[in-house]
Formats: sequence, structure tokens, C-alpha cells
Amino acid sequence: MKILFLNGPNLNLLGQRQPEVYGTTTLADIESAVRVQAEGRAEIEFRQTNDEGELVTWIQDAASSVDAAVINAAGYTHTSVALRDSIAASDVPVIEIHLSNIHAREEFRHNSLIAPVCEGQICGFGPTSYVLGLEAALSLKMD
Ligand code: CA2
Repeated sequence: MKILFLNGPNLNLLGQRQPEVYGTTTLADIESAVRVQAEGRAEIEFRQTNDEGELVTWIQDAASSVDAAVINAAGYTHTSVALRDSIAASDVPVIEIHLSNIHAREEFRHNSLIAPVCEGQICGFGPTSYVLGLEAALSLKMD
């Protein structure tokens, strides 16, 4: 089984800026934790981009290359109709994840445009949200 992890804008700054909001763990640390958890269970591809169009292209390309995708779309979660449309058009199951509990933050973060077209949403567990996203993706295989 192959699982694609996609990360949206500014997540490359994790652990380097605003540690009081997003903690001290870097995206590379998170990738390592996901890879350890996936060992012998799934092949992992892990990507980050600040570009909305690139995320859309990666979702489109996922159809021919992976079994599931786990996405932290970051700010595009709340704004991107294009990303939502690409997920809706894809046959690949997509799981939405967030480090923070978006429902406990500012009102503009409460709405996720992609949630209705994803399999489910995991948020609020910090870096563990990624590991839970992996487990959710693996569980889809058993359905
Ligand atoms: O909680 C999450 O994972 C978010 O997707 C993070 C996004 C935010 O816009 C979403 O509402 C919730 C922000 C990612 C930006 O990450 C930074 C990390 C360090 C410094 C600055 C930004």
C-alpha cells in the first residue's frame, strides 16, 4: 500500500517560527515519525508546497500512483475551492488532518471547504494527527 502525505503553505516553517502556536517539532521530525510508524505496513511519500496549484496537481496525479492520501492543506483548507474540486474529482480516498483543533480557534478556521469531500477529519493532536492520519489511511484498506 502506498500513502501520499501532502502539506500546504507555511508548514515548512514548523519548529522554526511561532513555536508557541505550532510547537517545536519540525516537518522533517513529523515525516520521520510517520515513516517509523509505517515501517513494513505502507510505503510513504511526503511532500510540502506553498503553491495551491501544485497541491491540486498532486491530488490529480495521486489517482494513478497511490492508494490513499493524507492532507494538511493548512490555510488552503479554508479558502480553496480548486483543492476541494480536485479531491471531489479523485477516486483516491483523502483524509484531512490538522495539528491544531481548527474548531477551537478563530471562526474563519472552523469551516473546512475540503471536509465534505474527504473520508474524515483528524485535528487537534499536534504531530500525532499525522500518525493518526496514517492509521486512518491503513484502516481504509480493510473496509
Ligand atoms: O493546525 C493545522 O495543522 C493548520 O492546518 C495549520 C495552518 C492553519 O492555517 C490551519 O488553520 C490549521 C497554518 C500552518 C502554518 O504553519 C506555520 C508553522 C510555523 C510558523 C508559521 C506557520
